[in-house]
Amino acid sequence: MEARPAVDDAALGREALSVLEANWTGCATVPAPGLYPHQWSWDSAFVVIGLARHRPDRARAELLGLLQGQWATGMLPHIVFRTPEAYFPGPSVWRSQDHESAPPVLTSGLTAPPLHGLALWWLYRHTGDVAFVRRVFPAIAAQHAYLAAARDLGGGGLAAIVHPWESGMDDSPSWDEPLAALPEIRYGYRKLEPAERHPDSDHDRYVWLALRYRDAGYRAEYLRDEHPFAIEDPMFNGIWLASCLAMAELAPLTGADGKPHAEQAERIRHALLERLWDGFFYARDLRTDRLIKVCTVGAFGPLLDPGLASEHVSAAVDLLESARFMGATGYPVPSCEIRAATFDRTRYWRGPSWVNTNWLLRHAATVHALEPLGRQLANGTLRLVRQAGFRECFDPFDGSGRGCRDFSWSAALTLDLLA
Ligand code: 9WN
Repeated sequence: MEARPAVDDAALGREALSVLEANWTGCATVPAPGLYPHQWSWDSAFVVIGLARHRPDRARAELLGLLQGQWATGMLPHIVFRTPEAYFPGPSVWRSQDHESAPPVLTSGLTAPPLHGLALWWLYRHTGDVAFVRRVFPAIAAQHAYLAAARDLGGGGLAAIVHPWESGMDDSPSWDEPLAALPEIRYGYRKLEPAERHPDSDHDRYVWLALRYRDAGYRAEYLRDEHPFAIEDPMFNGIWLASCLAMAELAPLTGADGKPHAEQAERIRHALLERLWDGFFYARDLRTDRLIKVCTVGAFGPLLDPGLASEHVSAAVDLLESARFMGATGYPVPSCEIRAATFDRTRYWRGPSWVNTNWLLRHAATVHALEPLGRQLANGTLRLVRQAGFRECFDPFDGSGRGCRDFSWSAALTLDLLA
């Protein structure tokens, strides 16, 4: 394990700010230099949260930069391209410029976890900037309207993801089964990234799914009737619920009615229990209409809901603290339960710990007034970055860093955890 000289809080905060400074392009913060040279949607939301106290000007610019990529349908794309290519799949794969709803800036055709309502609320909480809320609120309301209108593919009140990339947890074992049900594809695409990422065959399927959706004109009807990958994910929907509640609180500042946002949150709350709960939250595969019985960190997403009933909160927290998750690892929170056959401490969303999911669970602990759990999550996460730096993810047992270095959300959320 790499050793770093001991850093105190002030020095760690300065390091975090300088990583974010270096990753700022003038209109966006790239997730990491080299590997991710564009603007990613939920990464930007985490950057907004982390910069809210320290650089509200930059946090505002980050969110506005991302919203330049919003489609007329309300869809907020998972990537806004800031340089011509240099990333696969880049603009030539998505061909957003051929779509009538797409903005002038080039984007992907998929979306990402809708954390932006919560990020706007966070920014408002730390700045009191009502004018900015007024400016951005309609765009986020449109994003939510898009999810409700075009992504409730199961008809039960949840938004479905139509590609593993939309979950933000692309190689999570939750997607193994639905991906295995797709035809075998051999494009031979390779990504310029560490070999530990995806099994090659799955990556070909990722590209195949994206091309099918693109060739169907990114149409909602195609998604509903034909697209072979459609999943209701508890983390995506838990985040959406939290953003709906944030929008309900912000609405009166803009002269809008908060009630529709609160009602949307209520629909998601019911649907999560109705459709994804079976002693615990699991993702539902809409193409088989079955729950995918793999326990990953994604399953804790509904804990973000302050209205989650106490019996469900207790069940989720018991599991989180048990030897299946952080009870057995030295660090919070493995991305997959460690007893699963698919658990792999070295591979991205198949085992390693991530600062963003730790932060989300820490926020959930705060929401439910679980102070000791919140402290454990915050301190454990700070221990990771103190020891290994702002890495993309971390080995949950020994805390060593994995993936790329100088990763923006690891730096941004460290700033928030230090506050
Ligand atoms: C695909 C940028 C993104 C994050 C995701 C993470 C990874 C991309 C990839 O990097 O996904 O979008 O190349 O695998 O899984 O959460 O938003 O940091």
